[in-house]
Amino acid sequence: MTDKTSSGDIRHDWTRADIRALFQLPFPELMFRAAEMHRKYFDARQVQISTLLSIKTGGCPEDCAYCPQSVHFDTGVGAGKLMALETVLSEAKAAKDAGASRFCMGAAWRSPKDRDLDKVCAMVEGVKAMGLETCVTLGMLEGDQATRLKSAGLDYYNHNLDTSPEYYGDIITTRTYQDRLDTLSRVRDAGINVCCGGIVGMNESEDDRAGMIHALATLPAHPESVPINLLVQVEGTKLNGIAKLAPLDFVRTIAVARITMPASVVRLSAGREDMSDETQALCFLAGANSVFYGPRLLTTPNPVADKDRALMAELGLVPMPA
Ligand code: SAM
Ligand code: DTB
Ligand code: SF4
Repeated sequence: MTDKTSSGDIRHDWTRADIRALFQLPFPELMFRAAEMHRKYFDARQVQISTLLSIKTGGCPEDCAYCPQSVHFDTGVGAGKLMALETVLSEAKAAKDAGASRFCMGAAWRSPKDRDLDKVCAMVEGVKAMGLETCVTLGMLEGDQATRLKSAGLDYYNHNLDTSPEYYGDIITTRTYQDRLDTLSRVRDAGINVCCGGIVGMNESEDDRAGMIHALATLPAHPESVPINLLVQVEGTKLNGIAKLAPLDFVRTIAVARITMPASVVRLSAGREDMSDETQALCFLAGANSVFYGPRLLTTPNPVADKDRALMAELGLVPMPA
């Protein structure tokens, strides 16, 4: 049998207690199990490379406590207009030339208006025609909007659960966990790959981290891509100035994501600017196999390409073919 699922690794019946127990494993045992699972499903040298572009920045009506783009916080991020198609395409070409295989376009919307969606569909078509994989994150979607994006050639839709169901209300009040689950099922039903993860370092408990992974690993299908973000603290946001998460607790979250969603690509997502090379190396050892590449996330800095090229070379990592 070559069916890897036959071994029972890919489970949708994880209990919260199972996941809590993984978090509580001795660190070397957790790392060993994660690294073993990583090798069973992937070439552990390969890292998927995505580049992000904010196609519509700031002015967002939602109140996500972490986000510099919310109108509820004074962070100095102004509200911009939707970027012109030509600008998006020239950024995508630069990302491709620099070595990215996927281009992710983010908009600070609660949900897209239909006339905006037409413009985003043209961006998706143009980026796809360059031979890049396409990803967008535009907020909540209706079913017909997901279908239109799929027809335009969209490969991935990013929509995060962000945290555990219990902690969620402390972080966002303007839309519910169920709203997010509904968007995810519309994306899935339209045949688009799901990119869904969350943020740690928001003052949540370990049990909340377990709850977040539990929510992800018990979705009807595991997201193809699971971004694990470390909170980027931005002055003016509600979460600025809180205690930082211990780096090993971040690494543990990656390892538990890898063990519970073995066939998913796990992205060491936002927060790398604040991480040592050693912490990042532990994340790759724990099964992370994707990063954002390029000097900017949406509004905050990310390591420059030269620095990442050097780190990948030092660790013997290579880009994952699309
Ligand atoms: N507005 C859309 C939405 O929220 O669905 C799409 C863009 S939003 C910026 C995409 C994701 O970025 C959020 O769900 C959140 O997980 C992540 N994010 C935003 N601000 C962050 C921060 N300061 N640190 C880490 N991740 C962050
Ligand atoms: C995701 O999970 N992380 C990315 C992407 N999806 C869109 C966004 C990170 C944003 C970090 C804060 C900023 O740069 O504004
Ligand atoms: Fe708006 Fe998205 Fe930021 Fe929340 S995370 S405030 S929805 S841009």
